[in-house]
Amino acid sequence: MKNVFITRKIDEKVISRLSEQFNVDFWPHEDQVCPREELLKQAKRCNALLTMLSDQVNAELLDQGGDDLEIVANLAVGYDNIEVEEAKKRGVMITNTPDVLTDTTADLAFSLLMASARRIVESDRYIKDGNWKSWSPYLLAGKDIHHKTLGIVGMGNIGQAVAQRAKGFDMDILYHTRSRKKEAEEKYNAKHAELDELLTKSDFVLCLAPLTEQTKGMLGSEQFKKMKKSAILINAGRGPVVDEEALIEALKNGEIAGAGLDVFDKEPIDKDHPLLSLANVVAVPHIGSASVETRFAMMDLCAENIINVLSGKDPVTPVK
Ligand code: 8YV
Repeated sequence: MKNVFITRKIDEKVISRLSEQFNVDFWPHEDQVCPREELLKQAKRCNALLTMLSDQVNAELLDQGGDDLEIVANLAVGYDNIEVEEAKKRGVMITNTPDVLTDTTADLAFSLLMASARRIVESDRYIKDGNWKSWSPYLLAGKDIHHKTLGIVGMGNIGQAVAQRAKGFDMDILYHTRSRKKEAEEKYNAKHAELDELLTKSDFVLCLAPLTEQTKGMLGSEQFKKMKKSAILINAGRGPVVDEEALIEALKNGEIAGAGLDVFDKEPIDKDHPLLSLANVVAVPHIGSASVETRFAMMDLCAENIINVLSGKDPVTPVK
């Protein structure tokens, strides 16, 4: 029997599905990343690894795998934790989990936008702290969402699913991405814009760009200065695409009005991090795809990819 290692305890149905055909082992602690030494040890004895974003799949790990390691199935659509070229050189298949998480992640991105614009978290704290003594006209007044301009940086599947939601709010949509998306232009009346134009015109800037050498730090102090003072930045892609130091400055100096963040430079973010002390920041712990239904679908897709590859078939969602 071939060996499979999963770096976290995942849904038992998915473990059972894999166990019908393979010896399956997993790191049993749900709240603790699998230690590096354990992962290296498992890579040496396994034919398949089911990994999370927090696992670094690099040359060192792939070398441990030797000729036996056939597939690394990453439980995420992003794969910036994986050195894909190194895997290719060694003939190791890499798979990810696109599509199944598109709507769930778009829901969260739009929720962050709404929570930031309408000050939902501040309002919750206000009422629970017993501060609601009387009505006043501007009490916790936020910003309208409807009929405003949303600028989407990174218009892949998730960006387009957010555009669909934004259309229901009669928003004008600008987008900036490497290649034009004609279909989105037709469906959501989205207009392609250079980054500077998008930043200048948008009331909400949503960052969904993947993390690459080119996108690292692409939203920094120069870019925040171009944004409207009333604008809100939402980041539901990857933390390092936004220069966090510059974001803190922009939020403190009133260069932008607020931020809704699902992702951070270093995750988990420290509770004393200066970003978290700002009232105009809504922060959630990288939960974009975290609905029970979607996480199951992602796990099951990883299992399917592993079953296919270990039985000599093509995976459903290879990283090319
Ligand atoms: C991850 C994500 O799935 O899919 C991605 O790229 O960022 C999330 O949906 C999550 O962090 C688990 O690894």
